Amino acid sequence: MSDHVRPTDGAARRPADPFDIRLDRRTLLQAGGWVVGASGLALAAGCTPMPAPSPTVGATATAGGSATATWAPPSAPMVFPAGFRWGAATSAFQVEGSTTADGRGPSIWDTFAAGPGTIDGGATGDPAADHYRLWRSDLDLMSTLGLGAYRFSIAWPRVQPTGSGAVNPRGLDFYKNLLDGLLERGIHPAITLYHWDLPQPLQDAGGWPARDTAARFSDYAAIVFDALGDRPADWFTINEPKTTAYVGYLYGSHAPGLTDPDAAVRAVHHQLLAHGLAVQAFRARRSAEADAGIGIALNLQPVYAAIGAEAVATRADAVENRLFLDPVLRGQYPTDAIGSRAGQLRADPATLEAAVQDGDLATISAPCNHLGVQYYGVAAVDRSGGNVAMFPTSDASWQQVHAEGFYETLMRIRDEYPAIPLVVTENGIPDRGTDGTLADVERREYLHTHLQQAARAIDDGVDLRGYYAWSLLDNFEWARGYTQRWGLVNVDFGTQERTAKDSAAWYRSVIAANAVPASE
Ligand code: IFM
Repeated sequence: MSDHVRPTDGAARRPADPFDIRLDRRTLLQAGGWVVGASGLALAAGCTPMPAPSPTVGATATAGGSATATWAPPSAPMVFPAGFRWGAATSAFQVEGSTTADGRGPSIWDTFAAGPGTIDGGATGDPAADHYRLWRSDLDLMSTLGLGAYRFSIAWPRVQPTGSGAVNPRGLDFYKNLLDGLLERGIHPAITLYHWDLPQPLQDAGGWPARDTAARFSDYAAIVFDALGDRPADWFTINEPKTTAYVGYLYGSHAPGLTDPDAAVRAVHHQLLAHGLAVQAFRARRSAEADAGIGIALNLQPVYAAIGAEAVATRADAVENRLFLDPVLRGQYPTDAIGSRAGQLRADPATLEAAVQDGDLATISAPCNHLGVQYYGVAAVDRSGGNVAMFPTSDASWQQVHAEGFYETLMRIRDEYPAIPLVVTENGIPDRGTDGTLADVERREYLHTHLQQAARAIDDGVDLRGYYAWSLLDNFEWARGYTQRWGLVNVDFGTQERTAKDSAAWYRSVIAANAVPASE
């Protein structure tokens, strides 16, 4: 994910006074756990141009305390429920490579990457991790790592090269083989229908801001369900609609590279509509008792308020979280997400009203079997809606690392929304530096503290069924190209050799024990 985004609601800045960013614990508690909000679009998808906090700022913020910062992990291992699914995740464009093989059509990411200066190092989706050719040995690798589950995405332009009409059987065959290979090895598949690789002809016809794209997605979903839907699997419709809408259609640092606020709003609605239509197509083909379920994968983050910024943070929460959770789980849009006030998505509220047609919200909120939660960190805003650094960042400058925010995210869904099983569909951190390392101490620590928070949430009643680390392999990290490595497994992009990092061995021991160990 790119951190090259345009600040909108006041440029990202380091606060002059470290006390300016202390959390107001009283307000946090009044707000039911999060003084959440998001700074207009500047926090979109966690992809923020957030400054690295100085140690002083980070320490002050932590001392100020989040709603849950006082929790200490127990001195014994934390055991997960029997049957908990332990996995790792990838997405098609990030790992497959072979972007013109076997009839695949061009996607918006092929086009975007070919543009000047869009991707670090001028990288493209080739070779990525060459998974399209190395999938068999990658499945063996998953077995070696002890994974019980694998989340991957299907490339729409492999299945329908122009995004509508004719189906490409060779594209479907690749995923049939992959699915059967997983099942033969006893690895549970989690399948995402859309992880950002929109067929280019659909973008040429308007992309996600055009309502027709939702209908085309529904057709594509039906094709995939007819071909693959008889296998046991967990399905996810759309990956991170927030990132596509904000980073792709407003900030312009992801494909398709547009900077149009109203287009971003329409992209939100039409992706959610596409999700709902795909759920309908799924239900039309599967009985309720089938060993498969469907949901959407949302990236969520608590948004904390600097002193005096509580109202801003509440609006920002609407942009970051409620604009997606509310329609999917409650059948309504929040009224405070879009507008010209600090913290809001700076677009015309009438744009959303005009996009929503009769019956859309019923479609979007059709009951799902699970909700995918993608958690990377937290955000914080000041009075102007600008981002502030409250916790240390990873090498992804947008990622403020705060494990307790994971617990807060899971608990919030339990407390504020109708009951639904949760699956953590992504969680992870990049290596420090661009060269790749096997001694990934920071990732191991990140996974450790976040899994402790997941176990804590389960102990406190969250119905969490599975966890997918992001990512299985180093891969094409969007605008960062091959310079930012998120894998449990190192990939030499020259030779395509795979080498497990230390975190992979640690994760394997967690899976074997079905427990996260006590802190050392
Ligand atoms: O690599 C991305 C993934 O495609 C979507 N979620 C965030 C990851 C890290 O940026």
